[in-house]
Amino acid sequence: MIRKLSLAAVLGAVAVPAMLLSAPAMAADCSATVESTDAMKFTTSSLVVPKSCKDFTVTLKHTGKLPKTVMGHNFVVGKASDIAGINTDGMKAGAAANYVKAGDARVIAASKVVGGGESTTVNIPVAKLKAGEQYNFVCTFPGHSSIMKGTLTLGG
Ligand SMILES: [Cu+2]
Repeated sequence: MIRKLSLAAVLGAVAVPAMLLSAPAMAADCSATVESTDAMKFTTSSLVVPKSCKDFTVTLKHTGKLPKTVMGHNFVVGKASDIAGINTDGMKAGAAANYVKAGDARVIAASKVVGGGESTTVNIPVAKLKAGEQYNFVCTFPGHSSIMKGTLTLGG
């Protein structure tokens, strides 16, 4: 029994990288991982969402150690022209609201706030993105958005 399980684990470890390598040839990659740190940074500065995706899934990882009350991060997407308003209203909404105003129509996607060692996922509905429009992703934790900001566009 133990021998069978370990053989399956070995086969699995070989099969998964092979699948990842062949995936881009078959379909657009509709997901990305964005890391965030105790140094108040996203390690990704730009994302291009393939227009053939229905949803684009972002996994936000906090690779640091600080708790979310001190160095929490979220991932919020909006038009570049809306980001300042989203951020100001988000900060006012407070920690219990994950720093996003309830029902904010300007928000295209928003994750919960994570602390060190945690991760979360958020879906971006691709139908809400227009070609040629400039979008940003930001962290709306108070004081973070001026540094924790990247660009997001709809690609081909
Ligand atoms: Cu942050």
